[in-house]
Amino acid sequence: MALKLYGSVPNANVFKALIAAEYVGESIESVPVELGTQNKTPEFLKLNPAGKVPVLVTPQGPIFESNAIAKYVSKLRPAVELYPAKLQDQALVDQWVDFSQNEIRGYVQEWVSMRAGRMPYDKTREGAVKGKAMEGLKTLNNYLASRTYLVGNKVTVADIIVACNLLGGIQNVLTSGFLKPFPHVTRYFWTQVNQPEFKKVIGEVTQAAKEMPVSEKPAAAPKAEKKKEEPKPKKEAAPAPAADEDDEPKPAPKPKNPLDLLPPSPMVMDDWKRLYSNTKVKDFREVAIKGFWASYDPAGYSLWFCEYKYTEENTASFMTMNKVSGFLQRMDFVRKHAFAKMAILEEKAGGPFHISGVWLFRGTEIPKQVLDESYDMELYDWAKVDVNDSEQKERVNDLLEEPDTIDGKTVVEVKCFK
Ligand SMILES: N[C@@H](CCC(=O)N[C@@H](CS)C(=O)NCC(=O)O)C(=O)O
Repeated sequence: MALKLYGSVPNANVFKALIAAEYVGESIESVPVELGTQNKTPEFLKLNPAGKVPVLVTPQGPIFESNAIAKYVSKLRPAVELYPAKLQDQALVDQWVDFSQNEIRGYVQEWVSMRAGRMPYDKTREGAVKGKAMEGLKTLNNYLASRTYLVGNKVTVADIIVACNLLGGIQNVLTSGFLKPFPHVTRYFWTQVNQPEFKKVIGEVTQAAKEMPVSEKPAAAPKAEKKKEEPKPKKEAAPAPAADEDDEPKPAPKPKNPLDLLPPSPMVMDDWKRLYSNTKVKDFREVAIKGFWASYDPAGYSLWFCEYKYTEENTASFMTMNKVSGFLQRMDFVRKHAFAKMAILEEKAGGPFHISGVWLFRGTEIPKQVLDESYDMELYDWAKVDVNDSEQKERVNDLLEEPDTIDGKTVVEVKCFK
């Protein structure tokens, strides 16, 4: 008999169990619940006397509280170790679950609720909860500086719960600007939500471009408040209806991309990309690399080496590749004006894995919009290529050509951004 999970999606608390089920390969039947009505019926209150979702109905009886449910689902297939086997690791799972719930999510939820009009808006209180959330994020950020996962070297239910606990905040108030001091939290969050098991359940996540505006509607009376569901992750990505009604200035028409306004260059990015893609491997040096340097225009373009700063955290090659793929996906907005090769390199068998890359950008500096919008940039050291230095030029050639070794390290994989 399939387990039944009561609670409509999108809802981060419901997602926790559904994602855990994806990892352990358990099938769960989702039962939508209309909040405000169905969750207050005598039948529902028998499942959860608190009248809240989610509730999981198991053959032995109902369970409520989203974290308890996600842990239960994780333990259904002990061999997967989504809930780890060792006592110490189990305690660490609980530690991060409780920490994210109490020190981050609770505060962020209050912040969102005040802005959404589910609680009276109080600027002083908002400042206090933001400060508290920042303290929690700082602790998490420091811990994640040298780690991909919260516990051990693979995903556990702690990662599912913590990522889901960040989700509503990311969609409403935790803009990339606010999270700038916490690059490891940001990297961690996007790495998790881009895993297939997450994506299947929650789809694409959109980060709030600006802090959710304060709703003009007065906070609902407690009774009506009960009827509202917690911020709905997918819909929250779009402005809430209240936001449309308020006095927030309407966004100005999109300004022209400053890179389109640069003086024309004889080098055409698309021509280079075509040459790169269409040259046969055997002719690569002779045709593509020679063609590249023949057309390279240092007045209209610049080349940059990048090195991932936290090599020691790259203990698995597939995770390192995911990290690079995520970075390149997030650079989509600058695709027209950029080209890159990113190599995953292994100094000794089994890692840790280095990430070394070369980027070609339109303009003589790294574009400001890239520095402003891509948090990944801070995870790398950047150095402008001196094109008059033959060694540096040769390193560019290596990254373009993908030989078996680069910088004396074995090439595991090279990803191209074009
Ligand atoms: N701590 C609970 C929170 C549950 C909760 O607040 N659920 C909300 C939806 S996310 C709900 O059912 N609200 C309806 C109500 O309070 O009437 C958990 O993690 O499961």
